Amino acid sequence: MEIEKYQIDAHNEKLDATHKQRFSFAASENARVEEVISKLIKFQIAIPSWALGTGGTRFGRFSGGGEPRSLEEKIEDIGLLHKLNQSSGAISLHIPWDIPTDYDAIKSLAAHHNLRFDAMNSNTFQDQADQKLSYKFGSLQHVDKAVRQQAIDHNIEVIRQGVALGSDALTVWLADGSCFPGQLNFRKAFQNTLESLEEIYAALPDAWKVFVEYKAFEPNFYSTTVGDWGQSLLYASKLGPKAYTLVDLGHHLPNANIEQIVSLLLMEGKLGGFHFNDSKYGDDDLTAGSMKPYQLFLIFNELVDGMDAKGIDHATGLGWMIDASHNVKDPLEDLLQSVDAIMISYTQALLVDRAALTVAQQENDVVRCQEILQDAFRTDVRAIVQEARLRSGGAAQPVQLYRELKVRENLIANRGLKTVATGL
Ligand code: LRH
Ligand code: MN
Ligand code: MN
Repeated sequence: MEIEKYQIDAHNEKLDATHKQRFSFAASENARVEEVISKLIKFQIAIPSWALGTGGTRFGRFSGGGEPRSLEEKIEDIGLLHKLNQSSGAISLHIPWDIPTDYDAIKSLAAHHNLRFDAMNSNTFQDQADQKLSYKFGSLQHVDKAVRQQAIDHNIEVIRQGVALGSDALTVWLADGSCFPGQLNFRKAFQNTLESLEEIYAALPDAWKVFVEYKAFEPNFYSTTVGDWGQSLLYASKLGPKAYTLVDLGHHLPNANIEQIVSLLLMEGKLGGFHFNDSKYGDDDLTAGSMKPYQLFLIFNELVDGMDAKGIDHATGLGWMIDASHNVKDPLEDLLQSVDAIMISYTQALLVDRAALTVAQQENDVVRCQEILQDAFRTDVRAIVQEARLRSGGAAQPVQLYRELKVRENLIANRGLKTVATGL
């Protein structure tokens, strides 16, 4: 199924009068609105191929029907999202959950939907059916060099596939760690992982980056070999200039100050990419902004501040991606909500009066500092985000139009009710 321009136009027409009224009020309140809109239009958030099916928990999975059965159908689904919001112009693949075969055909399908290939994700946290050695006790950290080599080779193969598709980054997330005290020699595990990553790093093409994603716990519950931003930064620093830390919002211990982590990684030039999601307890992978919208805003506040300080382009300087997927929502509606929440937080962060904040900080005027941040956070920026979307050719209200066009019903009619997308 494809969404046609005339369908978007008809929907936009219906909502035009209300939007114009809201937008003119928002524009009258903010002198920098045009500058903000031009940034929003450029800002694209990659969709992970594994979020297009209903996510499972370790207790079960309830398929919603019409899920993509192949990489081609995943690209088509992201094409639908991008048509609606014009902010989801990239796909991130997970190998071997995705199996690209005909690279040229895949590339032209993606181009047809105006999508580019974001970071490639390797997978050494599961055993595949045809795999010789098991990752039960880790992959890049494993005590047996043969297992490490198998995992290294897999990562190099993922780079090769990414090159064929036109990607330019590899994300390595390792489940490696231990479940019980004494199981692992921490230093040996670190050294093995570093040596393995060095071999992968050596295989990176010139313009490529590698993102080292950290996670505090799960599936290992005593130690994780890339457990926090300090450890990720150690690997990235030892590896060299093409290696960066990747921050997944759900991968921290409770109450971690993620915005401070982001700020310092940016200062060090080592923040490479983001996995957006939200959580209440652990790596819940809930819709971005659904639990802690203020935290999301504070993170964007640091991102905008830190990127501007270094002259980094907001749209292209970091890898922006969603990593959310769960059990109860239609995954496409969920992704539209995540993208919208990210755009809202980004807009609010762009509205912060930075010059005034710097003065208030310098004067230790704590009350004023809070007022400045919360003034931006409490601004209703939805009409500004909508205006940016409309100017790019997107829908006024993406979720509403998705429902009006009965997209899910159409996908079920085409693909069937009992479909299971590869992924979590
Ligand atoms: C691990 C993780 C990582 C994986 C994805 C499926 O929790 O965040 O990014 O690749 O989930
Ligand atoms: Mn992640
Ligand atoms: Mn995760």
